[in-house]
Amino acid sequence: MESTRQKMIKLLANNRTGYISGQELSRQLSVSRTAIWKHMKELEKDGYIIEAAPKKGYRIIDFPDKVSQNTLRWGLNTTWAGQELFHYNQVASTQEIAHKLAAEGHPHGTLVVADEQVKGKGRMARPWHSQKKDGIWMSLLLRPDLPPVQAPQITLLAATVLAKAIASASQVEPQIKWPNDLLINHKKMAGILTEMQAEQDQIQYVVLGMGININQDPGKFPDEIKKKATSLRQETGETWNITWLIQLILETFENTYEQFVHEGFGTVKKTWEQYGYKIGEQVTISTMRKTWEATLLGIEADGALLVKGIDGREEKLYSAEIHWGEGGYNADA
Ligand code: BT5
Repeated sequence: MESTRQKMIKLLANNRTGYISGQELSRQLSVSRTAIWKHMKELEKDGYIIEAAPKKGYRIIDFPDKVSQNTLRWGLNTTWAGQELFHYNQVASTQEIAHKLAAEGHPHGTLVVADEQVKGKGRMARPWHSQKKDGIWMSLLLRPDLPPVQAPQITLLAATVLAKAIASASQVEPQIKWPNDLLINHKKMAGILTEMQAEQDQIQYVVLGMGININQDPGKFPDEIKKKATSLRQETGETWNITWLIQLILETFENTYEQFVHEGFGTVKKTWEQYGYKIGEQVTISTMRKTWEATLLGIEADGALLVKGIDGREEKLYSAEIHWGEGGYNADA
């Protein structure tokens, strides 16, 4: 259920250029004008700058820099992505919370965002470093009508969404390292973790975790990842508004996901290939069973990685790690 305050933010957000009278707000929200005034005071505590003009009404002139449920809501232009959202200052991992919300029956598009994770996780129980307020640490709950074999396509879709959003916001061109890393200048700026609950032929839900380094200074990463991690600020020299970026990602996500549902994986595949890292180049690949040299050919219609060994043999891979060069980024390290 939307709270009165959230509804009020929406009304004000949709009226950014003009004023909206206390009377009108009180009518639309079915609360007293005193209650409206009290909510305004609370918003101001959150950092909103609200102008109250006699006879005209209220207008928001600036929204706070800090991330909160309210600021995320304000001006979020989606139908379902992030329409139900939970924001925390500190959590162990947003993934865990999203799984709990999924079990409680929260809808497709529910979002969990945290300023800081103390036990952020990557794939295979690797740690994900989630410095306070310097990045986007969030999990999106999805309820796709798909068989479990198609779940990896959602990881690839999410990677294209992040690449598109970052490229449109900043003019740096990220690249996607199969399957789940976003790189800028060969360094990792984001990672995706897709976890799902499924029956034999139907996904019950997916928790899509996205960790995106935004405002970290170079020195702020722990030693283990200093050389191979980067942030948007590090690459652009600018400090970024996290709330706005989250909204941009959610809007891009919703559009891309809708297209995927209606048209299939084809468009995602095309976008993926546009951003694909090391496509056409030789890299080292390792799976659970072996390590070998191969050329990355691209992805298949189902999202599998297509590689060609030195002996000319082509293989489709569903799970593998890609490495290259001396001192290059290596996800296992
Ligand atoms: C990933 O795993 O890249 C998936 C990361 C997903 C994080 C999000 S944040 C919101 C949600 N809640 C969570 O608890 N998780 C998700 P993987 O491909 O396994 O890469 C993990 C490796 O990346 C680590 O072993 C480190 O080497 C490196 N790493 C850790 N933190 C990093 C960071 N902040 N930036 C760049 N690299 C990092």
